Amino acid sequence: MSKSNVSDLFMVKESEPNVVSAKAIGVGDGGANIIDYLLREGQKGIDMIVADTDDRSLDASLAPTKIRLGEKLTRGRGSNGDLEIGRQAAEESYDQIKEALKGKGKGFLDLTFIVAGFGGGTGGGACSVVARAAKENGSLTIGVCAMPFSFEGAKRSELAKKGLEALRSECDSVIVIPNEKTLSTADKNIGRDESFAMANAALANAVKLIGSIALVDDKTGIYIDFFDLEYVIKRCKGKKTLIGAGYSEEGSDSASVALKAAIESALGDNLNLNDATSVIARFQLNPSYSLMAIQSAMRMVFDASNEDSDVLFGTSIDDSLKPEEICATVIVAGFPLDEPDAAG
Ligand SMILES: Nc1nc2c(ncn2[C@@H]2O[C@H](COP(=O)(O)OP(=O)(O)OP(=O)(O)O)[C@@H](O)[C@H]2O)c(=O)[nH]1
Ligand SMILES: [Mg+2]
Repeated sequence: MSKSNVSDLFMVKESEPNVVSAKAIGVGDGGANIIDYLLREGQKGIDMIVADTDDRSLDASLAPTKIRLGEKLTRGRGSNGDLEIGRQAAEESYDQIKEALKGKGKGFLDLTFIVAGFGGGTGGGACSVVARAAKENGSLTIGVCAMPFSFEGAKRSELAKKGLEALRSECDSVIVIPNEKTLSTADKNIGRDESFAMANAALANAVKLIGSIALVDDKTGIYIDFFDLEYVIKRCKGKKTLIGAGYSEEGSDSASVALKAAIESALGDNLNLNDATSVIARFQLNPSYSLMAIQSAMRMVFDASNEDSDVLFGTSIDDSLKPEEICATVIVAGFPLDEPDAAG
């Protein structure tokens, strides 16, 4: 859609409701912790799985489905930071992984999140094998991964880069959330556990945000759905995908304020909307919210985007919000991988 056609955005689409079968698999300790975070938050509609070489992490996890990776190879003792062990362990358990990730069959659209912290051996080594299994099942695959804090040292950072590269080669899209980035808003004296918890919230939000776009079956608003997501993700394969969220409580321009904050949180200081090839914006709003205010917020995005960008937006009604209260979430995709920013 060209940027001159803002009014086209308000055309109502006619289609059957989506029936999306979504799964999230946490790989390695960090991955399992993020899945547990989502479960504790009561995330619905996404089947949760954990896979690890480490029995302790599997035993501790709340996930209903657990996969012991490379039972023969690692005997449940982890990979000790060895990417090759992580990879081989996943290959050993390949059939089990593929079975656990199987979708619901004909008529369902499949979405798989592959979630991990990179810097160890299991997440970094096994994720690409997990992504391959999901893809063989015909699923859209989205990686959501953390990069190590700087305090974890250079070795972990190197391992993380290798893991990320391997995952990118198998996934339709990978969203990178550097643990460090989540600290930029934190108190200086924050401890290690609290730092991880903050990072987990950011990673869990990425899953929730994309899940909410893919899974929402809300015909009360202007909707975007799995097909829009799939189109954008596939168009931007091999490029960088970023996400962000913003909120505003009051004012006739609260949609613009929330959307601007969401875009700034996604892009950081170094990236420009003009270099993206796709933008998806989604607003959660009160049923009485002014569509003109949404249109004006979207005009800002159209004006800042390049002519060939796909700019899509949707709304979803939330009765619990006050009349001018609004949450905006964005997925901005299509940046070259070598663009400088904090996200890997
Ligand atoms: N956000 C977040 N990151 C984590 C968490 N735990 C670990 N990480 C990150 O993930 C990286 C990899 O650590 P683990 O997940 O423990 O490693 P693993 O994948 O289990 O690999 P091995 O233990 O070496 O087999 C670390 O360097 C951390 O940066 C967590 O709970 N939350
Ligand atoms: Mg581990």
